[in-house]
Amino acid sequence: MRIDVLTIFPDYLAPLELSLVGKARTAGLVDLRVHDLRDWTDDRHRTVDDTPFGGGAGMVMRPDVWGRALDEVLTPEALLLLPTPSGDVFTQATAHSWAEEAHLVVACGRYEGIDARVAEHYRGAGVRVAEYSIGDYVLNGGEVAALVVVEAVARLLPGVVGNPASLVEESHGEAGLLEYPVYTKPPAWRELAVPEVLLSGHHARIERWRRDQALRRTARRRPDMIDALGPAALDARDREV
Ligand code: 6GU
Repeated sequence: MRIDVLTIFPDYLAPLELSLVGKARTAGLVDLRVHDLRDWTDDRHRTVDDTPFGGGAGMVMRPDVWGRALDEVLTPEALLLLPTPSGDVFTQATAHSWAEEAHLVVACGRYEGIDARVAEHYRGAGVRVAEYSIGDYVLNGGEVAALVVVEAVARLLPGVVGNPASLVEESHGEAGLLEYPVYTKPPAWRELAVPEVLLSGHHARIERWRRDQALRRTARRRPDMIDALGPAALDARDREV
């Protein structure tokens, strides 16, 4: 997969050289390129923003600069991603869908956002455009939201996560439940013991305990996820929990 990120702060994306995503890049599993939007400015001050028509606080990113940049970076198969707090919420389902793409282009806005004609123009030109938010809070720009998407998508690409089994039993995975709590050595730490059942070697009991924990945790923390479960998701035993 190819991913291009356009930003006025390329250094913000430096963490993508580390850890799993960094290794995936080195291994050639993802072709990730970070660009400085100011490379497409045409004035001495490398200006990317201006005051909003209609008035109001803050600055808006100019469509001409973005247009030159995107004309150069977009390919016919690209999905153009625009991080914005007013977008559709990015979820694990979105990550799975975007992991199927050949080319993602993430255009990071700053200030009060990008002139709305940019999204309109590229949609009109037949480019698929997705405006997305990573949650109900406000960030200063799209860079962190780009990091979130690159990491969430890259780890779903074939070969990026060493053991693909670790992709299946996950919070926000197929079960529609949060993950159960996990423990490792030592079996006793401070005043706390690892739950007895996990040391029992009884796989059926362990599986049942984990499912109970996942159900309880989800019901407490994310009742909306319980409501969203399909009618077949819970059996009679689950309903006792
Ligand atoms: Cl994608 N951008 C900004 N600036 N703030 C956000 C966001 C995105 N998602 C949540 N808050």
